[in-house]
Amino acid sequence: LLLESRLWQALEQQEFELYLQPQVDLPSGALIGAEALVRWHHPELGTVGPDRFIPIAEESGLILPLGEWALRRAVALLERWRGIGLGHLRLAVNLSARQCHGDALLGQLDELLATSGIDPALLELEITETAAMQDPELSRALLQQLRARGIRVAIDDFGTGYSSLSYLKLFELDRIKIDRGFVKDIETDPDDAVIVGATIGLAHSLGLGVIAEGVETAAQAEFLRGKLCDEAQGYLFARPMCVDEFERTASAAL
Ligand code: G
Ligand code: G
Ligand code: MN
Ligand code: NA
Repeated sequence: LLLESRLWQALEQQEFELYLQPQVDLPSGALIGAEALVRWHHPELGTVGPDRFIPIAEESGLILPLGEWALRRAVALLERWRGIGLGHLRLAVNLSARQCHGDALLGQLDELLATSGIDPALLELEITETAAMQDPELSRALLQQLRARGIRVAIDDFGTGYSSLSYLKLFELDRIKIDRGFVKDIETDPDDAVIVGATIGLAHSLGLGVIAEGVETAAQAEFLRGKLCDEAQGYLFARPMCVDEFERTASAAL
């Protein structure tokens, strides 16, 4: 495929860019950080979203160097923010299954933490439920190692995989991200409303935070606020944006 051969070149030629989508505290609306979402600026195709190349990168193994690049870039951003008055903001980075199950991740993180001096608690790693459940024992050990370094851990796309509630206890976590598939219909689908409300209650009773993703309407935000959801992310607040725009937005909010 055209894309696959071009992807390796793209990394060398620095055609990837991290976009940032703001995350807000639901009760106050305050900006608390962002999720990093990779984009590919293809010379002919224009901006290509991760849905089109992450699966190919997973398949081909490129996800490993791409994932390392994303971590390096994220840590550099956190370091930069410390110097421009944005040192309170967190940054969440997505991990692929291959990164979670390979043996390079912890070494990369140790090097980045040692050379940057960032507060590890400002870095959050998102692991999808599906990736975590591929090998629960290995995931449990990895998450424990991440938490031992002070790095935050979130379960992404919560509720979409073959989740077993017992793993919420097995894994050391900081929070779960409620998948936007549940958020989409909370006003119209009573089942989704019940699932979201119960998930928030369950997470809180286990001492976990909750962020809802894909929040698009004020009514959805209101519902989530009523259920004491901690944070939210979605088009209602902001779309993913380039770093410059994020920094301008964050500085204006100070
Ligand atoms: O907007 P959005 O299209 O940006 O992202 C689509 C999907 O791509 C999301 O599910 C997200 O988790 C994934 N994704 C975005 N950036 C990265 C990344 O750096 N690494 C991995 N593994 N997945 C990513
Ligand atoms: O990693 P994850 O699958 O959670 O990545 C978030 C994805 O959701 C990205 O593709 C991002 O662009 C997308 N997204 C973020 N906010 C919204 C939203 O409010 N509505 C929809 N439909 N998609 C969103
Ligand atoms: Mn994510
Ligand atoms: Na998600």
